This record gives sequence, C-alpha cells and structure tokens, in this order.
Amino acid sequence: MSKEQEELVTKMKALLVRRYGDTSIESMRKLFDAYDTNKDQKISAAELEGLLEDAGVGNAFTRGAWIKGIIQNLDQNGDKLIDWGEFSQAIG
Ligand SMILES: [Ca+2]
Ligand SMILES: [Ca+2]
Repeated sequence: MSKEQEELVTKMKALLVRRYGDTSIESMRKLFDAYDTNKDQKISAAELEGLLEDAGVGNAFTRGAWIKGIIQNLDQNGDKLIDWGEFSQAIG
C-alpha cells in the first residue's frame, strides 16, 4: 500500500468514526451514499472532492492530484467513477 493510500484509508476511517461511531461496513455504506449526491450509486470526481475535503485529505492545492490518483487506483472497470465494490475494497 502506498503512503498516499495509507493516508487516505486512515483519514477515511477517522471520518467514519466521527460521523457514525465505527468503521463497520454499514457505516462505510452510509458514507458512500451520503457523498453520492446524485444517487447514481457511483462516486464521481466532483463527489470525491467533497469527501476528501471533509476527511481532511490534501489541501486546496493538492486535492486535484489526489482525486486523479485515487480514481486511477480505485477504478477497476475504467468508467472514471468509483462504485461501491471499488470503494469498499479500497477502504475496508
Ligand atoms: Ca454519484
Ligand atoms: Ca469504476
């Protein structure tokens, strides 16, 4: 796991605990749904930005690079979107 991915996972889990009190799969699903603002069951780059901002990943200058890297790493089917399967595998 790269340093970036480790930071991402650590901060996502911290956000989960802040929001829902634990890092269970149910809480992860709630987080995923909360940031899937257009409810297409996929996290787009724009939706991911909101999630990273709330999780405290990167800053205003580096967040664009984070988003690009995360989508590249997590997107397995090449649609440039993160679906639940891709998301839960990366963070869980
Ligand atoms: Ca979406
Ligand atoms: Ca995908």
